[in-house]
Amino acid sequence: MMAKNLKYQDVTKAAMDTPVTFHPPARDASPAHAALREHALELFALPFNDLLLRAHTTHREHFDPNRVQRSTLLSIKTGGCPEDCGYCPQAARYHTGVESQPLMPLDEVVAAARRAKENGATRFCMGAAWRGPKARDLEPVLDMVRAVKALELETCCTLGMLKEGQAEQLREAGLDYYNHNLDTAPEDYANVITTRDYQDRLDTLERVRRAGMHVCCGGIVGMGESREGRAGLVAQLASLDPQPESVPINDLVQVEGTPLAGTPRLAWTEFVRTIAVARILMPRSMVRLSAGRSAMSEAVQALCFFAGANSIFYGDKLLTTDNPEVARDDALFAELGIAPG
Ligand code: SAM
Ligand code: DTB
Ligand code: SF4
Repeated sequence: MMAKNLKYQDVTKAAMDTPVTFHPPARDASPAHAALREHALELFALPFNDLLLRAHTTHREHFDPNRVQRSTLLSIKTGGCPEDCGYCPQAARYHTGVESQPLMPLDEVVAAARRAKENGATRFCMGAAWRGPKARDLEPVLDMVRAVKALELETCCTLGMLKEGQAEQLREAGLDYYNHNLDTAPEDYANVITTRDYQDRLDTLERVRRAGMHVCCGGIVGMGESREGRAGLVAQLASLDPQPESVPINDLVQVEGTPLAGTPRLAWTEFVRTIAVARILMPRSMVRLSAGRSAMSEAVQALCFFAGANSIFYGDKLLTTDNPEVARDDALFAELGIAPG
């Protein structure tokens, strides 16, 4: 048992002194540097409290721990996607009940962005169920980016793989962030997606960087991967150079009809550990507690904020699935004394 008069600083020191070797982020993007991966795995293996204290201490060094940034998502082109991502309700080949819809008209997008801003979101993220945008798809999306930017919101798009020149067009229209996830560790990737490979993803991320946009890049856990797989994903994200400004960590939302529906649920402790390891290895990135919050207790979400998550998706819907209601999130933030970031 802990001595009664042990000070917080002493406890911090004890946990920080746990013999885990530090390895700086690897310079090569793929595959993640073996030492970084090893380090991630050592962090995962720490006693839960030691890991959380370490993550929280890192978090406090770089961020106000009582602020959480809010982004709102909108699906601007839903369903009918030709890809085979095993988790995704929008892939045309799976029978999930999500119907294919055409690109949303500009006025509807602007109205949704206005509502998001009124609710308190600072970033508006537009998602499309495409393998990647064709030239004729991109023009109307550029108009959307210009219009959302004019509302003084940060802009984000997730449209799939980008071809040469497309990232520059988006940047010129005023896009601040491009979301493109690595999704898994390299070795797990082919178990989940076969219609494009890991290198395709890294290539798109490189194009986004070269165009001068901020990178939003994360992944999904709870897809049946091992702890090594989770460590490999976080290490791979941390080995991107520079590290992504924004790192969404998604807990798989299981949708009936997708190949991954029925996967045993990830223990909540492993989810919190993933957030904590991401915070430690990417100390200056915004770590987003992303999909999966509807199935998560508020206590677990609070632990994620302690472990270093400082961003959420805010709004009653993600792309096609449910997210906690705005009023519920507002009540949780009030309870925790968390202010908008
Ligand atoms: N089609 C584009 C692409 O794949 O890059 C953009 C949209 S896609 C829906 C964006 C990301 O959402 C995926 O990379 C994946 O990480 C996440 N996602 C999709 N379905 C999910 C699910 N059922 N649970 C958790 N995350 C999911
Ligand atoms: C991200 O990492 N998660 C968001 C966003 N980026 C685009 C998407 C989550 C989608 C969850 C399933 C759905 O609602 O369709
Ligand atoms: Fe298509 Fe994106 Fe879903 Fe994959 S994740 S099936 S690319 S919408």
